[in-house]
Amino acid sequence: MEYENLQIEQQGPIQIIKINRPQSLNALNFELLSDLDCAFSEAGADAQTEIIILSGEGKAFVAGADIAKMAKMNAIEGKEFSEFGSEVFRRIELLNKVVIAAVNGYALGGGCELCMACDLRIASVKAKFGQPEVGLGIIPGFSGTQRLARLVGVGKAKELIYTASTITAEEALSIGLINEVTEPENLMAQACAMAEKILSKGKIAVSFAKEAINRGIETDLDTAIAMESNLFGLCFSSEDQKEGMQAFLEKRKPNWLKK
Ligand code: CO8
Repeated sequence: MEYENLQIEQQGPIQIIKINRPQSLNALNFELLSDLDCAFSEAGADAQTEIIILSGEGKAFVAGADIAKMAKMNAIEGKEFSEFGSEVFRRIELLNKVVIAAVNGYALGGGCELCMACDLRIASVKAKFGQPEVGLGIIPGFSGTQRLARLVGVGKAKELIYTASTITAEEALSIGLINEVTEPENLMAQACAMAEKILSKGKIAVSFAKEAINRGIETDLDTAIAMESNLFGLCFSSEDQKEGMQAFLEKRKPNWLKK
């Protein structure tokens, strides 16, 4: 399907989704959020796609929610916009496939929140991160107060959100907000290399690991550990487990079954 605000490119099992509204620094409005929702839902259902890389066109990944649109909202509309964005991001977070954010530039406000909903974040040295909302008289509304605190800890999240500070990719790396920093010209290659490394592992195992981490972090430790044991046990019903262990014993690389 074609999208007004997205460019989609297929590279074998890797699908690259590029946000393409550069005239507004890829600011998120209802239409763009809807496009993202549909595109991720399609990618989740697409048998060819195993990993998704999300990036932005131009000098921004996403410079936040659309301030021109938000300026005219009333309380009900603000709540609805916040709920819709959070639902879309949650569906991305829980997608049955790994999502890597290749952060090419500004990831501010809703942009920082969007990349936090992805599994992994690789950033160009030109990228900038922050939650500038309190400077606009609002708070992060696409689940940023929750995901930032979970990723970097409550103290650092409070500092970044209360001061609305913008930080560099190197600083984001040092606080654990992102996984890697690279030169701009290497960004997509690095993201693809990360994707290829994951693709070389057992697909079912990776998706179970994602589920265990995502669901486990939201519950108490005993429930989370029990869930891990269930998913661990379930791995033994897959051909991947048999092939992965057999390959180790035979000192060769696994030949994962293609579904
Ligand atoms: N919304 C709308 N338009 C934007 C946004 C935005 N977030 N960011 C940039 N633009 C537009 C600019 O208005 C400008 O448009 P025009 O050319 O028509 O004047 C164009 O993009 C280019 O931007 P700049 O000229 O400002 O580019 P600079 O390189 O000078 O500056 C910055 C880049 C520093 C990124 C600057 O554009 C900026 O500060 N942008 C706003 C960043 C921000 O505050 N983001 C947070 C927004 S709030 C948010 O995301 C809340 C999320 C939760 C919502 C909950 C629901 C209610």
